[in-house]
Amino acid sequence: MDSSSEQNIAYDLALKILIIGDSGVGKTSLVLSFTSKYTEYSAPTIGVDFKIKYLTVGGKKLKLTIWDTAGQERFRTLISSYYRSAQGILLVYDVTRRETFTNLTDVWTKEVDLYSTNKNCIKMLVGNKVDKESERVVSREEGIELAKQLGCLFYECSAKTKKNVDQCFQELALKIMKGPGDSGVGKTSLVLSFTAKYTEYSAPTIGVDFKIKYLTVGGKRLKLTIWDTAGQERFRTLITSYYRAAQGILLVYDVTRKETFTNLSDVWTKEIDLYSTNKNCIKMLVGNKVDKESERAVSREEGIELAKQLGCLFYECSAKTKENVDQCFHELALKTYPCAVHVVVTLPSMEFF
Ligand SMILES: Nc1nc2c(ncn2[C@@H]2O[C@H](COP(=O)(O)OP(=O)(O)OP(=O)(O)O)[C@@H](O)[C@H]2O)c(=O)[nH]1
Ligand SMILES: [Mg+2]
Repeated sequence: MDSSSEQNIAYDLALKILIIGDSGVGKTSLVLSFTSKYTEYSAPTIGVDFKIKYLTVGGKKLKLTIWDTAGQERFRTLISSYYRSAQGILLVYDVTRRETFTNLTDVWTKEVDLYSTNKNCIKMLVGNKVDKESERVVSREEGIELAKQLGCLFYECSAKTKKNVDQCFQELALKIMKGPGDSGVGKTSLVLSFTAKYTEYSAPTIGVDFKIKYLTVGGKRLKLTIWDTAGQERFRTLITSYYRAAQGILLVYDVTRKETFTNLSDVWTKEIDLYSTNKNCIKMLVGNKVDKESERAVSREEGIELAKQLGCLFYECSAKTKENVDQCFHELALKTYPCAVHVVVTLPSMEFF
C-alpha cells in the first residue's frame, strides 16, 4: 500500500462524524489532537472544515471523515445540512465554562433533533479541557447525568494532553459499527413465554427488567431470577453490571434476521468476555422465532456451528408457540445447577450497537 497517497488506502467501511458545540470549546483542537497534533493557537472555524483519519477498530479498517463545524451562531444555518448524513455526532462542551454545557440542551440537541434524519445516529457527549481541573465548573457526574438523559455516550477528555481523545473516536466508531442495537429479537417474549404467557405486542425493554420463576430440575427446587436486558445500544453500559453475577446467559438471536446472529460474535460475546467475571457461567445460544419458518435467514446448522465455536449450548425455539421455551430454561438450569446457579441473564439480541 502506498501510504503517501490517501486514495490508495484500503478500508472496509467509511464513517461520517460530525462535531458540534459552542465556539471555543475545543472542537477543532480535538480533531487536530486526534488526526495530527494539538496546537496551542487555533482560530475560530469558519463554516465547516473536515479531516480524514484511517484507523482500525474491532478488526475493521475504517475511514473516518470528521466534519468540524463552527460554533459561532452566524454559521448555524450553513452547518445544518451536515447533520443529515452523520452516523455519529460528538456534542462538545468545555468543563470550565458552564454555559457551553447548558447550551447542549438549549441549542445543540435541538439542532440535532431538527436536522439529523438518521434515527440510528450515535451521539456522544464530550467534556473537553479536563487538564484545567482547577477551573472546572461542570462536574463529571453532571456530565454523566445529562448523557443518560439524552441517551448519549459520555467521555471527558483533553485535546491538549490527548487524554481520552483516541478513546472518544474509537468508542464512537465501534458503536456506529455495531448498529442501532439488537432490539426486537424476542428476549422479553421468551421470558414471558416461560414465566407467564406470550403476548403479541411487547415494547422494547428499557434498561433491565426481571422475572422470577420457581421450577424443579433434577429433583431440586430452584428459584430462577431472569434478568431481561435491553437490546438497544443506548442501554449497553447500564446492563454491563448485570453480567457479573450471572450463572447462566442466554444469547438470543432472531432466526429471520441475519444481523442479529452475526452480532452475537461481533458484539455480545465481546461484552460477556469483558464483563462476566464468573468463569463457570453457562452460555446458551437461542435462535428465536422459528414459527416464522418461511422467513428464516439463519439455518439451524449455522446456529449449531456458532454454538460449537463459542462453547455454548444451543436451542431453537419460538416464544410465540412456546416450542422449546421450557426446555431452554430447564436445560440451562440443569447445567448451571451443579455450581449452585440461580441466576440467568437473557442477553438480547441485537439490533445493536
Ligand atoms: N487547556 C486546554 N485548552 C484547550 C483544549 N482544547 C482547546 N483548547 C483551547 O481552546 C481554544 C478554542 O479551541 P478551538 O479548538 O478553536 O475551539 P472550537 O470549538 O473549534 O471553536 P469554533 O471553531 O469557534 O467553534 C484554543 O485556544 C485552544 O487552544 C484543551 O483540552 N485544554
Ligand atoms: Mg473550530
